[in-house]
Parts: sequence; structure tokens; C-alpha cells
Amino acid sequence: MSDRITLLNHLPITDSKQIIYWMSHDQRVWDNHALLAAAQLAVESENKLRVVFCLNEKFPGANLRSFDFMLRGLEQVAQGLSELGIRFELLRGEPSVEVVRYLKANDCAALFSDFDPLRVKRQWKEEVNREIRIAHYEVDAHNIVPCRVASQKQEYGAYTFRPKINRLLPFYLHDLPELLVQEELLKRVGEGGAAKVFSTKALLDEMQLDRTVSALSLPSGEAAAREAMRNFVSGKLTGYDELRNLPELDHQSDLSPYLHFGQLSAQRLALEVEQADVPVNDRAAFLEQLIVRRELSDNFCYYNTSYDQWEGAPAWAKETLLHHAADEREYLYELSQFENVETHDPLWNAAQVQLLRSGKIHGYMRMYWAKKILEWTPSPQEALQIAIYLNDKYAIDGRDPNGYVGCQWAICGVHDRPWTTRPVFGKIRFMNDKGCKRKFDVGKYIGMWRR
Ligand code: FO1
Repeated sequence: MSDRITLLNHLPITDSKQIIYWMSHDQRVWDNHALLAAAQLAVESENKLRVVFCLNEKFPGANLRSFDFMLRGLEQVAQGLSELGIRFELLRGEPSVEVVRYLKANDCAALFSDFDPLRVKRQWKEEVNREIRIAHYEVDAHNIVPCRVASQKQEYGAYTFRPKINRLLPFYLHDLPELLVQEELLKRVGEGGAAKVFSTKALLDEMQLDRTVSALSLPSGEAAAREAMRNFVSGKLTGYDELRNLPELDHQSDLSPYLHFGQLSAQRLALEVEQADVPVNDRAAFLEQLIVRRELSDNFCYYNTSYDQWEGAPAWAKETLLHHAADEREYLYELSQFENVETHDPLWNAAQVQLLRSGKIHGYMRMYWAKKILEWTPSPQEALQIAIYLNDKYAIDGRDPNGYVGCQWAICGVHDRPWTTRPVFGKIRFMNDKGCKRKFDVGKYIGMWRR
């Protein structure tokens, strides 16, 4: 067992019939180390493999927008697995009830799940582990260098994390089997039988959901993710280093929804980018985001259980922000005024419109957007809560370690350092519209995202 795999409970593999992969984070058939590890064990123990996904309509922060995108992708997972003869079952409700019931009803020999540092997933797994008596393996299929391997503690910042990742990358970046090898392995563990496909629309109609957040027309699923990857690598990857911070050009990968729902393997993407014929600075700039920054977010959420709370901020930041908590605010807004685009600042309002309408704020603008929430709320604790609430509710790549770290970086200095002191911000890095005007065409960006 490679060190991508962690045995969560110290229980044996029983000599029953099925190996089960409880899919959650990595919602794809190909390049999925959790699926491949489960299939490998099925072959070795002469078992069959089944895949389940537990749909929980109470998932924190989820709504019509995120469930619609996720389910449209899962439909394709069900289809893809059934073409390999592997059964996919969509369970409904709490994993502690539904996954446990499925494991008992199907005489399972061992359980596989995919690594996810978020609290909700760790709770689910703890609850399931209390009820089951079979081995439960967790596989890090999301990171190139497995989170627990990259570092055994919370890192201060990219500068302490980058050397550790770079030292380990050669051992992990290339351990992805050829697609033909994957297909050969997966075909051996299927049991055939009718595919239980489902309809996203029918499911959404019967779910208790917050429908105030509109679904996006964004194509979803593994095929769309690969298409978007190819388009980016042959297109906007060139010039990425220089143009990515110009919000009016939108020179971004737009791959974060596919990475968030695990429809695209970061490892496959990194391999494609490594082999692409593009300027070395563009490749380096993108891999820094994809590997160092993204894995640093998992590191923060895994080792800091208060990753989405004020308590999770570094001591220096809490100290300086509290010291300036009583400073005069030039403007003060409630959550509803931020949410309904009612601030005085046309630049901030444009970012909020982009979030509401497209489900994603441009990377550079997301920093400005969050920092202004700090400036225009009565306390830093409230600012962090509002930024995370809005990002989780409206961003298609929200509810993700990257999003929590993004808000914590902007408001509470996570992975950043102290800067010259200013009112309200204290030593937290400051941004304002004058700085934006020096960097990009603010007027054009505002024109792109009018109410
Ligand atoms: N994972 C599940 O196993 N079951 C769900 O019902 C579920 C809903 C969901 C809704 C929105 C969203 O952004 C994520 C959701 N996830 C769900 C988790 C998702 O697969 C990702 O693993 C995490 O959000 C990323 O850490």
C-alpha cells in the first residue's frame, strides 16, 4: 500500500465478497487513486468492486447552484463506471446511516474513501467508523503529494512549504498509471448488471434546497473538465504569468470548479502543464498555484481544525486586528448590503456581481473583495464570517480549502506576514482601489459586471 493510503481503523479485511469505494471528494472515474487502490485490492482478494456516493442535501453551504453542478457531473461518473461493468449506487441522507446500512447489506470486505481535510468529511468518517467492523482505507486522490506526507504540521506559509513539496514531487508527480492500465484494472473488478443511472433534474426537484442561488450553465463532469484542461493548456496558459492578475482580461484557468468537485485530477493537469510547450515562467506560475498554493490550503485545513474561524488565525494577526478593532470605519455595512451589492464602491460591487452571476470572483479581485469586507465591518471576526458565508454560498468552487484559506489570507494574514500598520487593518496587508487602478483597467472590469 503506497503512502497515499491510510488505514483509518485497525480492522482486518474480511473474506467477504465486495470492496466498496465510498466516493465523495474525487468525483471521477479516471486518474482516481482511491478507485484504483480499491480495484487493486479487489483483484488481490478476488472480490468485486462497487462505488457509492452519499448525497446529503444538508451539506454545509450547498444550494441549487452547487448541487446542480455536482449532480450533472455524477451522472457521468455513474455512466462511465457502468461502461466498465462497475456498479454505482447513489445513497441519500446521512453517511452514518446510509453508508453503514449499505456496507452491512452488501457483505463488504473493506471500505475505501477519498481524503478530504474538511470538518464535515472527518465527522462523517468518524461516525461511519464507529459502526463498521471492516478495514477502512482513506486514499489521498486529491493532492499530488499526499497531504499527510507533504508535512506533518501546519506550515507558516508557502516559503516553508514549497521546499518540502518540491523535494517530494519527483516521487509523486509521475505515479499515475496509463489510462489503458487503469481501464484494464477496472474492467477486471466489475460485475456487470444494469446501470442505475439517475436524473439530476428529478433529484433536484425532490431535494430540500436553497433555490435562491441560480444554477450555472457551466458544463460539468469529467469530459467537460478534460476539455477545459486542454483549452487552458493550449490557450491561456501562455501569458498566464503576466496576465492572470488583470481581472478585465479574465486570463485564468477556470478549472477550479472541476478541481473542487474532483472531476479533474490535479496530477493529470500538472503532467499536461509540465509537457506543454509554453514559456517557462507561465508554467512555473501556474504550477505554483496548482501545487504549492492548493496543497498548502489542504495542509492548513487538515492541521488547523479552526480553519474557517477567527480562532484559526495566526496570533500576530489576531493581536494586531484586535488592537485596531475600535478604529473609526469610514463605511460600515451589514451582510445583506454586501450580499445585495449595496456598497459605495463600484469596484467592490462589480466583484460581488461577478460572484453572484458567474459563481466566481477573479483571483486578484477576490483579495480586494475580502479586504474591503474587513475594512467595512465592525469587527474582524464578523468580516471573516461574512466573506466565508458569501464565498461558500455563491462561489461554484466554494466550500473548499482554497476558499477558506483565501478568506483567511486576505482578512487574517494566514500564510502572509505583517506589513506597515494602518487603521482597522493593523499590520494586515492593505489593498485599495488606487492600487487596483495602478495595476489594471478598473473601468473596464466595472463595465463588465454591472448589476
Ligand atoms: N460530498 C458528498 O459526499 N456528498 C454530498 O452530498 C456533497 C454535497 C456537496 C455540495 C456542494 C459542495 O461544494 C460539495 C459537496 N460535497 C459532497 C463534497 C465535495 O465532493 C468536496 O469533497 C468538498 O466540498 C471539497 O472539499
